[in-house]
Amino acid sequence: MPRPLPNQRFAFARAGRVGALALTALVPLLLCVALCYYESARIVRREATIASTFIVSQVSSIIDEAHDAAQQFVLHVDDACDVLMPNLSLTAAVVPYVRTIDVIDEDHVSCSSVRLNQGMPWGAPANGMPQTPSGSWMMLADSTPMTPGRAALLVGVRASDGRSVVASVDGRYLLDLMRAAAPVGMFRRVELDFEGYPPLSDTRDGSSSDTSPMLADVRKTTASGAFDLRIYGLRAHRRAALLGLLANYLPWAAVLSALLVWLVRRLQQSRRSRRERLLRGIRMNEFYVEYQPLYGVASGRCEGAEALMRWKCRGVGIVRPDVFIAAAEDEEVIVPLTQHLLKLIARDVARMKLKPGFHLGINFAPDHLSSPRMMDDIHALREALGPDGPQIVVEVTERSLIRNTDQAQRNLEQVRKEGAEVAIDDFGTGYCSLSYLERFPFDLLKIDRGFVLTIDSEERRAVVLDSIIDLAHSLGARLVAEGVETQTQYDYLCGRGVAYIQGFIYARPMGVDAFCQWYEATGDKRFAPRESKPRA
Ligand code: G
Ligand code: G
Ligand code: MN
Repeated sequence: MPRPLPNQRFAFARAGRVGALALTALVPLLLCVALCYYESARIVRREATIASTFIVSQVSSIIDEAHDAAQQFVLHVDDACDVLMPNLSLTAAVVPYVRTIDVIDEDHVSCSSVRLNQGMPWGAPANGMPQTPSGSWMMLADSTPMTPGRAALLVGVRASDGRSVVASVDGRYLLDLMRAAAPVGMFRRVELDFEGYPPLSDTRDGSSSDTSPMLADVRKTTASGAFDLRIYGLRAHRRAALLGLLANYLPWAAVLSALLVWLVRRLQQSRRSRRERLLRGIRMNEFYVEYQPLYGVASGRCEGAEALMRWKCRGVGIVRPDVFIAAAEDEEVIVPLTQHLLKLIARDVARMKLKPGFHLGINFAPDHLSSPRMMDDIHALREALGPDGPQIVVEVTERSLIRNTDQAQRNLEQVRKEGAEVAIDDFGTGYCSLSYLERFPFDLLKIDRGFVLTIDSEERRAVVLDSIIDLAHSLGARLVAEGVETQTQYDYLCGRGVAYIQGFIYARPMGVDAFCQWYEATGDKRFAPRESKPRA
């Protein structure tokens, strides 16, 4: 896949930054809404559970009282009604919730707590009711002979000879209880269901559709049978609970979200400002070049130099090159920075009076090497240097070859075709894959200072260094030894056919003025190695 161009990459990066900010802002808000939504459902369900628990326990104790009241008369159904009735009346008056107590014989009232009811037809035969094993039963009637036009709960107990004692509870009590425990604004419908009968239901909002969720469904078994209580939710109440929670918590989530956005933004800015500092450094001309001479072992004189970039950042001071070059690579400004460096080099070289064939090493970063613009930049440099300019040596690290692209290979081939040279820098410090040595064309290998340091004064063989030297010879490449500081190292390397020595033992990197002076005075002189002196 082709790598996107830098301005395209910049647009991606910008979109990425905006996206990250949007995400940072949204996550706490969405999380808060989701939690409030979940919490409002929980609250509504809890309300329904509390209401249903209360209603069920009250209804079941009403049933038990009615059952106990009826039970008292089971053994007295044979008594004459004149004798029985005052007792029935008294009990019906005293027991809470119970309206009447009647003795039913087959299908008529044989004796009632209410004088008017004596002998009334009772509808269905009471002994046909579905009964519990103990002979108790209950039924919900929407109207009774005793309380016409009004729902009633009848709780009966079987007595001898097909007779029953029935206590009736006014449905109003039950409805009032449901209404009190489950207030109108909270639930849409409360339903008390006695098996086999249409439920006693308290619907509060006829307008809303019947899709309200069931919040509670409790079944209770009593001595007289079982019943169910169901509570259906009211959407408006759920919405109100949600809005209440949001009003409480959303402002905090918004504060958190603002705080996070601020933090992320600061992080982005500090990264951005690193990029801007580099670009400003270019504009303000804060970069300059130092040149470190290379000693040619065969000719015995200076045969080249490596251009090394330096940065004196305003307000910060000298920034180490490994630091700002890594930053420039991260921030994708290494290409403009190197283009700037090439201009500085062209300006400096014009003052240098270099001998023909002088090698000028210039470091190119991986991004630049795999960019199609590299050749244009090199052409521009050569044009600026003129026909008698120095021999350009493109220094690339192993790192940039490993990561490499076809474009890098094409660039290197083109560089050599046009008469410049290619050096592999910091050789031996990269990955241990040597396959790229065959694939990529190069002229020079620069042995990293780390290997030069393995030479010790006892003249023992530096094994890895030796094999690198052998490898370079067999590939037909010339060798540059970097970081040579001692005479021992110098002698060892010269003795093994290293072509160039770069290091403090010969010369340190110098600014353009110092280099011009040095080159005029020393460049042509045969070099007599002494241990490197500390920097003046
Ligand atoms: O000499 P000095 O300590 O500055 O070198 C530090 C590192 O910075 C070396 O690895 C060198 O290759 C790298 N470096 C110096 N100048 C440049 C440059 O212009 N471009 C790139 N890509 N690297 C450079
Ligand atoms: O691009 P390259 O990694 O080749 O850069 C060479 C680096 O090595 C520069 O940072 C330069 O200052 C440094 N250097 C050059 N000669 C010596 C030396 O003799 N000793 C030490 N310690 N560093 C050196
Ligand atoms: Mn280098």
